[in-house]
Amino acid sequence: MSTYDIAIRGGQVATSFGVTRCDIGIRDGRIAAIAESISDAAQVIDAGGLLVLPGGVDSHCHIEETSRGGYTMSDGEPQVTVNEESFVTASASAFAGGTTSVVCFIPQWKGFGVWERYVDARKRGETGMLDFAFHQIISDPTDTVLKDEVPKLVAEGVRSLKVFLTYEPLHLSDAEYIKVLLTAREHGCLVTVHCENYDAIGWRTRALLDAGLTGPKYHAWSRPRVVEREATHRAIALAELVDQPIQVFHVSCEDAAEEIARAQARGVKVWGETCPQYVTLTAADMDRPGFEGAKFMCSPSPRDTAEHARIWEMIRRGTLDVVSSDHCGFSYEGTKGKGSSGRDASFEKIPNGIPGLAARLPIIFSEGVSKGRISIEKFVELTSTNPARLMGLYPRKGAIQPGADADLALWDPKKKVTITNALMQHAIDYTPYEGLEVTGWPVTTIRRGEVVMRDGKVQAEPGTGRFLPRGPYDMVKPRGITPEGFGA
Ligand code: DUC
Ligand code: ZN
Ligand code: ZN
Repeated sequence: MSTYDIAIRGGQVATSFGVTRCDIGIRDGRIAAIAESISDAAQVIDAGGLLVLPGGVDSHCHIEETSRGGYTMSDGEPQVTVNEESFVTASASAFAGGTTSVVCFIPQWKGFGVWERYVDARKRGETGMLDFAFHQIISDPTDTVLKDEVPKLVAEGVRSLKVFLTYEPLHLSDAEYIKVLLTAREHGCLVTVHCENYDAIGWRTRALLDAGLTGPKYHAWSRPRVVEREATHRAIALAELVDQPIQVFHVSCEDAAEEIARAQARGVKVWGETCPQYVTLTAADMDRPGFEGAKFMCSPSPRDTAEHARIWEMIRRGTLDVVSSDHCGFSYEGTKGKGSSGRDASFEKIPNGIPGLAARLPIIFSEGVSKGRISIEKFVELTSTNPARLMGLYPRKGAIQPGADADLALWDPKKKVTITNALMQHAIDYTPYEGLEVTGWPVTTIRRGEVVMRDGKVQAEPGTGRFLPRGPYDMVKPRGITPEGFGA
């Protein structure tokens, strides 16, 4: 009988603190040893010429969410799932791109509680292959939800509450947001925030429509940088007032990132996330002929190439320390997706969101490491270690060390690939990154010691994904500092 189930031999093992040539021994789904040489294993995987990375942790993915309104700004008809992506298809896509765990969302339908949605989301998650944790969306912060249901969710291991400061029918008023912050503080949760100003976008949207400016490109005009900056400032200020740690989701521009940097300099516990779309896509993509622009529509809106450089700078400075996908795909064809209100629908009726689970790591590696913008260590930190830390999943996830789950991506740093939709292996019929050339690609993905993707072929059994309960953790403890020393 061998000491290890698997030995990964001869690779360059890359973590957030260095790159070293060594072997990894895996036993019972976990990393059992790291040494110069490990040979006593039932199976040997040759990683010569490859980087061995911790499996990607994508802490912002919309998968199989059920909705009564969708992501358009107008009230929609009740519907079951928001799009075609299931936990099975999303798992395949994640493994194809080197990601092994996600934090996705439990919806809340306005007028309803959250417990039933949790039970349903948990069942859905368990049909897939990916390991998963949850953020609970709060769109209707009633006393029953905050006082009775949230404590039950926390006991189950759901440790983050997600709020939207815009979007019909999800957005919260400032008073409601403060109630959520206080609840999170009481129960040791992180609050994650979509920062855009609801009333400002509503006003701009009506003005654009009145002027007959309705095509997809006007989505970007309806929500310029200032609406993101204002909401980011407000989200942070109110979190500071309450002394509650928050993560600002999908930062698209320097203006918003500067608000985070200023607060971090004051010692406020605020973290900033960005996404691959904010270093690759631009608002001009939404100006493609006909309805094509809808394929690039997400919120906040992609900006311009000068902004990409500023986002990289904010990443290098550490202001933005997590890169997630905000995977939220809607097919281009068919009745459920981008064209669900017709090909001539005005921009505010087109579902927001783009798919990105599989593309996230290759894009950030290629644009970041291969182009010399960031180190390999920084890449690992942004895409695996930091999201695991901030979500309370570290060191079970996001680490290569004895005791950690054996989640690994064997990465060919020289492999050149042109992104196509088929390579993404999701249920969505397009990728906004079609034709993008990247250098660096995952050749093998291992989840808890099992090879789940080899040379693009996903080989995992549906139903093997595990829920990741999150216990209390230090990063989200309040600082104990409130304005004038008064805290509620
Ligand atoms: N923006 C979000 O905030 N969520 C889903 C998709 C999107 O574009
Ligand atoms: Zn959002
Ligand atoms: Zn999102």
